[in-house]
Amino acid sequence: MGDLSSNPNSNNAENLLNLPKARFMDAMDIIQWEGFWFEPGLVQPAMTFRSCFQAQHNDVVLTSNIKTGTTWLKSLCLCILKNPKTDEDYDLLVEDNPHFHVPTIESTIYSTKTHIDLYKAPSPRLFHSHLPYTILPDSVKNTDCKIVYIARNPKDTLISMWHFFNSILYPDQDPFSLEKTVDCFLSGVHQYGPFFDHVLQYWLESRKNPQKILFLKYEELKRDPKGEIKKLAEFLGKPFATEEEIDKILWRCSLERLKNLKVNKNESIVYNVPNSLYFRKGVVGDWKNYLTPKMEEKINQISSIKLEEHGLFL
Ligand code: PAP
Repeated sequence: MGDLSSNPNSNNAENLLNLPKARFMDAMDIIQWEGFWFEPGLVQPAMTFRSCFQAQHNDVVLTSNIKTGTTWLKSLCLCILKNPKTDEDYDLLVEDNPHFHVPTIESTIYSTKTHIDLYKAPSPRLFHSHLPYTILPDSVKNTDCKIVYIARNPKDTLISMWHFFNSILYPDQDPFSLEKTVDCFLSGVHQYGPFFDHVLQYWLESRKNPQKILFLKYEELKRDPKGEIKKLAEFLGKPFATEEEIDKILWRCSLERLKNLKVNKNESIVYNVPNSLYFRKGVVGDWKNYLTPKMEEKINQISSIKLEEHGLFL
C-alpha cells in the first residue's frame, strides 16, 4: 500500500491543520476527524488508508476499539486462517506477537519491524483497524471481504485502558486518576472515542448485513469459547473438522499461554510499547474492583441510552 505517512492527497495536510483539537487527560493533543478522536500521528495514515486501500473479495478485516480483545481476536483468526493444517506443530504465535502478524493498518507507522506489504500478502489477507465503520475504505465496505468486530463491556474496557495508559507513563509523569479517565471516556475525547458511537456503528451495520460483519463480544468468548470460535471459523469459511482442533486453538490463544511466550516477554516490541502490556488479567467484571457506585451509574446511564436502546447489551 506504500508509505502510509506520505501524503497522496495534497488537501490532506491542509485539512489536518483545520481539524478540531483537544487535550487528552492533560497529557497529549488529540485530533477530531469525522466525529472521532485520534492521536495526531494516526490521522494521516488513516486518511491514506481510507482513500487508497483496495480491498480484495477474500480479505478479512478485524476491527475493534482499543482494549476490547483485539490481541485475542488477532490470535484466533491467525490460527484459523494462517496456520497450515498440514503442519500441526507449526505455531505462528511462538514466532512473534499477534500484532506483528496481523498489522493494525493505521498504526504500522509506529512499527519497529518491517511489516509484510499488505498488497503482496498471501490470500486471504488478514489485517486489523481500530477505525470506526464510517471511516473504513469504501472498497472494504463494498466488496465481499469480511469484517469481524470485537466489542467489550464499557466498564472493563475503561479499566483496561486506565491500566494501559498508566503503564506507559513517562518517568516524571503523574499517574492518570480513575476519575479523570472516567470523565474522558464518557466525554468521548480519547483515542478512537467516542467508544459508544464506535460500538454502535458496527453493531447496527452487523444487524443490517450479518453475512458481511460478524459482531463478537469479549464476554461471550469468555463464557462460551467453543461456541464462539466455531461461529468465527464458520463465518471465515474455515469450519473445524474436529473438537481437538478447537481445543488446540483455544489453548494456543489463551491469555496465560500467550503471556508466557518468550516473544511476549523480555520487553520485545512490535509497536511502540512492550508486547507484555497487551496481556493483563483478562477478567470479565474486573471493573467491580475499581469503579465507585457513582462512576458505575454514570456509565450505565450512557450505555442504556447509546447501546441498550438499540438492543445491544454489553
Ligand atoms: P489493544 O487495543 O492494545 O490491542 P486489546 O488486546 O484489545 O488491546 O485488549 C487488551 C485486553 O485484552 C487486556 O484486558 P485486561 O486489561 O482487562 O486484562 C488483556 O489482558 C486482554 N487479553 C489479551 N490477550 C488475551 C487473550 N488471549 N485472551 C483473553 N484476553 C486477552
